[in-house]
Amino acid sequence: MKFKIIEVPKIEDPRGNLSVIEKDVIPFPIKRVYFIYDIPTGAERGGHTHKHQKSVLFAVNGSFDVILNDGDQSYLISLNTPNKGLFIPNGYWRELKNFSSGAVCLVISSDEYDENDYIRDYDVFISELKNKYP
Ligand code: T46
Repeated sequence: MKFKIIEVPKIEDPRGNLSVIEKDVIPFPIKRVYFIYDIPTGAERGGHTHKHQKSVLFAVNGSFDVILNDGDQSYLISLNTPNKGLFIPNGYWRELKNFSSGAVCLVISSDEYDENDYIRDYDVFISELKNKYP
């Protein structure tokens, strides 16, 4: 499975725009939603892969870059549009950087939080787990 951009509807209105994330546009049953905010200038997040968990990331305010690595190649995806999210299957190493001022990262997740699902050592990801959790 490959990462991809998921666009959700934008209902435009002179009072402001409204976007809705309905379960059918997310390619897995939703188990958890969390968000990252008040991110200091220069901070970087991520630096891990998930064995099983899938996620969709939205920049609901501001912008940031996501660097994905499948063990062979790196991909840089800039998120800067509130209604366009990034679907990340399990097995991709991810790093989040270049957060703009006021950026908010909303994450839709396929699983509850479980630290055992994380691989936070890049060498372990490359040497042992590449292609194991496609
Ligand atoms: C991801 C990016 C975008 C919890 O207790 N519950 C949770 O649901 C989460 C996500 C984290 N935590 C704890 C675990 C750590 O003690 O919060 C602390 C920070 O977590 P972490 O260092 O994993 O945060 P990020 O921003 O590097 O990564 C998180 C997600 O873990 C990750 O899956 O894709 O946000």
